[in-house]
Amino acid sequence: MNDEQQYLLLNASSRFSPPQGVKLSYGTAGFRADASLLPSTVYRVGILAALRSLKTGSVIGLMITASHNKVSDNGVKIADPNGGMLSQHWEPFADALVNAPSPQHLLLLINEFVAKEGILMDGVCQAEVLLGRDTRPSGDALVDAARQGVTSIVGAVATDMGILTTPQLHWMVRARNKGIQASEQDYFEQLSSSFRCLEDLIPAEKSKFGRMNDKVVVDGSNGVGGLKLKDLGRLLNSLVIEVRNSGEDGGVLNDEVGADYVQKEKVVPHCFGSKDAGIRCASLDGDADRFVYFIVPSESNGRIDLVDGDKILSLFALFIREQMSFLNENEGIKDCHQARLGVVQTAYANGASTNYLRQLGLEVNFTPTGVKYLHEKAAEFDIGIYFEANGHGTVLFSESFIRWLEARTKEISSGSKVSEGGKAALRLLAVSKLINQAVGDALSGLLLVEVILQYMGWSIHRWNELYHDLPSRQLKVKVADRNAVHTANAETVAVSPPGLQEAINAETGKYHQGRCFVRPSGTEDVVRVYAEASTQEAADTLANSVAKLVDQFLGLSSS
Ligand code: G16
Repeated sequence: MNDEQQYLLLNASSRFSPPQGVKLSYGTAGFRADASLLPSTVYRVGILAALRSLKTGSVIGLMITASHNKVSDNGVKIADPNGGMLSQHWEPFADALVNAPSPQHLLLLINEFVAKEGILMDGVCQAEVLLGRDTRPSGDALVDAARQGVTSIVGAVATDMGILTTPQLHWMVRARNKGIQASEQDYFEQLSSSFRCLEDLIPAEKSKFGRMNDKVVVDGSNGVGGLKLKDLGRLLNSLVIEVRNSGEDGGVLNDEVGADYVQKEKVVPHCFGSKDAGIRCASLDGDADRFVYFIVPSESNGRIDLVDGDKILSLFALFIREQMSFLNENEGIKDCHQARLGVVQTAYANGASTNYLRQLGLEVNFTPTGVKYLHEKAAEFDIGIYFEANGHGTVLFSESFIRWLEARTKEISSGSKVSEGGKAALRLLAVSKLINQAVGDALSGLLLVEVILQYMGWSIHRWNELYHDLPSRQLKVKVADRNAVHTANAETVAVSPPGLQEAINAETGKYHQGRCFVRPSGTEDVVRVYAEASTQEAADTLANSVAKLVDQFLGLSSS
């Protein structure tokens, strides 16, 4: 590192002192904390993003968001060159960088890391970081901190993309690195044109059944997603999207609204109620990387019938499996390896969904919570569908399978009758363009659900009947140190503190179809408890008993 670079780093970093007595970790999805604690963290992640861009010779993304967390929190995460999450190999460096006590320590760490990774900091190599933020009031100042971090590296530029959903930024990074136009308008156009393409491919005999409602009502969580969905909706003539909780009427982000609230509490979000009985409703989270659907029953009392990420996964799996069988029957996958379809879930997946997927003959894989793990596993398949029960997921297509689909669809000459296999290839190709290939995306996922329901001629009720969820309950327990909980086997077993898992097993054994696990959250300062049993009362009692066990082993009183 030359003198100019050292001076620049020392000078700029002295403006961002790290908060005293706070240790942050990259967690499930980047750094998250109360926004007042974050300027130095974001500044330093800006440096990291510039170094990552130098290392990879590609555009990198930096998103300021705390997604489902309360509005006073904020956070920062990195999008890698392919649009996915930051390589896990760099996470320890991110932790060390953010927690370095002084500018001198910071400089030392950067010097060591740059040497180890062989990053050329000659000022000649260029780096570019795209910055995005959600609608949180603290976002503006944090984007500025990120910009200062990026430009502390000689030759690095920061391009502010403004207010975006998290998946939009990931999409833009991926597109830029593939040499594709990557503006917000390009994103909207790709989604809307592939949606229309899928609509045009709906067989007449299927669409004639129609749907029970041609309107979807969406809770925008008072965040960025509702606003962007309104923009996207203007390009879709056939689908009526009514957005509520767009944040324009003064509603508070994630406060009794949004996918996290709806999925965890299983109650109607603000602005929804008995007037919506029977209508197709959906809810986005704060930065629109997750979504769930729900139905307000006629005798609701505030309760909902949740159509969660597991059911979204099942719908996508059914549709894709059908298209692949058309390909096999009509086209013959002779010049291609036999295409492999796989699905990925976490321990939160309702047991009934896993049974259903297995009955469909699908390979079901499990990973720990966090898109970074599910995405990696799904990428092993020609088509990999991953979803967390909380609505975070997407469908990944391998490059080789996309190339094969492109070749098949090119063979279809205009004017001639297209075979079922040909139509299936066209549909799958359109799905690969509609659904975000970089990360889970509520906007693109919602459009895919809508067009598949239309294709199937299904109402949300019909979709919800695919299988019946086992009753479940999720709780959060505030503890002295959540990192004292260590888990194994895709988070289904707590290996520490000693004795906790045995106590959980003893409790779970008392319930018919009982299943329960605990894990430390990577985004909030809590331990999460998930319980499933044959009745709602039993699931609630099991979750409460295990929450008490967590409190006994780790509670604030034990600190
Ligand atoms: C993030 C992650 C998700 C994860 C969720 C909750 O979502 O991207 O994969 O399920 O946090 O994680 P945890 O239980 O560790 O707190 P989001 O939507 O908040 O970015």
